[in-house]
Amino acid sequence: MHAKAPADETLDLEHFWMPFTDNRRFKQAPKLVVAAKDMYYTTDDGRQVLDGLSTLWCVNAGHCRPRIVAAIRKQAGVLDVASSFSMGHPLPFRLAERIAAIAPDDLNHVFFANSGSEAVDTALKIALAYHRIRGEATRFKFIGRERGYHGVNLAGVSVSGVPLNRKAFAAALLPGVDHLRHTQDLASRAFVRGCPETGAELADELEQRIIPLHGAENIAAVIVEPVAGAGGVLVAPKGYLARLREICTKHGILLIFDEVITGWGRLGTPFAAQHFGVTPDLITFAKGITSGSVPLGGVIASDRIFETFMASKDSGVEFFHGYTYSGHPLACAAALGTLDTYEEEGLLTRASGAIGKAFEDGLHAMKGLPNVIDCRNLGLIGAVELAPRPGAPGARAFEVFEKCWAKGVFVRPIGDTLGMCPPLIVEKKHLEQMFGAVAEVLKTVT
Ligand code: PXG
Repeated sequence: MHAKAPADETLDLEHFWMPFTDNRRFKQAPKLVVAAKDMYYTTDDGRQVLDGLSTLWCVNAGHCRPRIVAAIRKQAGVLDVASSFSMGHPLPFRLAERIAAIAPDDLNHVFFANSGSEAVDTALKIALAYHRIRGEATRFKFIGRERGYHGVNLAGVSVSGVPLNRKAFAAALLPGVDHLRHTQDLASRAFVRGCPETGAELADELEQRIIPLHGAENIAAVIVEPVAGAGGVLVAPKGYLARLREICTKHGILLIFDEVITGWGRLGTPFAAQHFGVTPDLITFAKGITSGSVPLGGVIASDRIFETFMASKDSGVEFFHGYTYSGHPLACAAALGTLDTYEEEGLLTRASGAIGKAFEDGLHAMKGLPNVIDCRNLGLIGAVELAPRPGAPGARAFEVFEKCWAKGVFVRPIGDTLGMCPPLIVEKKHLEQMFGAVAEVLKTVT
């Protein structure tokens, strides 16, 4: 039934139900990779494909890096698994100490999960429990943002603002959630390099509409991505996050930065919080912590939040939450190997230098190509937005994605936006290859 059979004819594609994929379409023309090194995938038919999206915004150190591979190999033969429920092993302690040293200000306490989705649900539960311990149990509402993406678990989808991700599950989403407006405005802010100068006032909606409507005493937390990723790469306007911080502090609302994509050097600082000079109460992370090599996510909490739990007058377990694999040895070993790589190669700040500028220049050179209606970027994350084909939203960008793949470059279609987010080891020649392929393809796609 396959229009293009996999190179390995023994491979049966029927039984793996692929995530976020048009399964029927994929199986007609499968795109399979069998190996990867540094910036490139090798496909099953032996071609090299440049990984222009760090796979799914996660391979920040590049693929199969020696320190990471060695750390995983070594750990697998020494301590394969251990629980962190009322027993422990050294690795998550070591890793949490390293993360606390990299994280901003007083964000010093790390709760481990296995993915970004679990990190988000963990952060939301920390917020609820924190207020309850402090005697403010009425604070149960969450505020997300339109076009926000916070993973796929039910709480995360509830605060997310991507309509298609919510549609089938509407009946089961959390009550008591509202959303800020998103920050995109093509009429006034198209083709802006870096952070838009205008738009900070959009944060005032929190104080002008949302707090009066719901009551500050009922709101637990606001959760936003400093740069929205899967919602189409929307960069926070200058001053916007600082304004959110100010309003949250004034009203006793916790501020959560979902840094699953922006964490680990994507913007040229370890976390976006440092780039923007705004410290949230909780940071969620995943992806880049292991350069994608082993699933790992988590939440970094402030001293104030952690100490509130530790000072709880109820004795015993302070937080009834955790995963079988919270602090899994293999994931922690991979993360430690990744942090070593970041440190040795200066990767957590590399995007703030010449390569970030070259990325910005290359991306904005797409202006003027057919159907391009916006280019936006910060650090080593960017997007080119295309006008949708009348009556066929997403079709144009999907065609660009397929044609780029055929030319040996992977960029991701998000609706009619093409996301680009190369590994932080990217060199100018890779940028030239990536933007060159996208530009060539754009000239052929009507
Ligand atoms: N928060 C943010 C900000 C994310 O980008 C998650 C949470 C969830 O992480 P996990 O590890 O549970 O997938 C993400 C994940 C896309 C795409 O279409 C984006 C993500 C995942 C898969 C696809 O661009 N982001």
